Amino acid sequence: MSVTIIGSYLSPYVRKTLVCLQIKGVDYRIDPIVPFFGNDEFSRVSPLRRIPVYIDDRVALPDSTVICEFLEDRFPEPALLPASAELRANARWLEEFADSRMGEVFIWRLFNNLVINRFVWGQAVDEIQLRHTIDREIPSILDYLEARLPTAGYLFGAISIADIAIASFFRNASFSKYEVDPSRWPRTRHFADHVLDHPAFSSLRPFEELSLRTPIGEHRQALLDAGAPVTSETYATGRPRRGILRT
Ligand SMILES: N[C@@H](CCC(=O)N[C@@H](CS)C(=O)NCC(=O)O)C(=O)O
Repeated sequence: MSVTIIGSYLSPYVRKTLVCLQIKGVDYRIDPIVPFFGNDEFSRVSPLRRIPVYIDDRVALPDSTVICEFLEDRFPEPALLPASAELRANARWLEEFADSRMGEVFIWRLFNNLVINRFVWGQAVDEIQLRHTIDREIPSILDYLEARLPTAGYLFGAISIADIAIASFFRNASFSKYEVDPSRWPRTRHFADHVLDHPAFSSLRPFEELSLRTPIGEHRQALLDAGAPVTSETYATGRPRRGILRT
């Protein structure tokens, strides 16, 4: 089975998917397109024009949660959900909290404001929104997590989809130079560092750092040169288009 992932190494939702693939031992090739740069064919496989998209011989799935659930069904071992119905539900809720609220704040408010708006749309940073995000929105997320995360290790014993989803957003926070204050949120800081140290995350780091420092139009070639498993075909186009959903 040949698996293609469409999406940039800089996206937390792509990272979540790549980490699940790696833990499940599934080989893939990646078409490293930055959001907003998909062509017409991309709209066909991703009607919401979002990344990641997973494509194999039988399915095309345009959402990280759907992809990871599919991987769990298709390759049950090692499991990325705990055993009992209650713990599975908890894990799914924390994944949803990460994807929706952490996504809204760490991606739409912080990363897009500092990186995407500047480099894709040529807009200035919205300083008022940035202050509100740093002073109010992020602390309320960290307070919520601090009350739920373990003092050591993963949430449910072995690494799960909840650990992966939450940690993926902390990686994007660090791209925006936001570091969790360990004196105010010690569990959260320790948890993020611990999960991001897992080999499935750390093996992606060189490709993430390369993508961060390379102009968007040169990502594909730079990643190929660095040995990333890049596809031969691409769904990218040279001109960005505004997305369909706002958050
Ligand atoms: N629910 C989706 C969210 C994916 C998502 O928002 N991806 C961002 C990149 S980090 C994107 O494609 N943004 C472009 C847009 O929203 O138009 C998932 O879990 O895959």
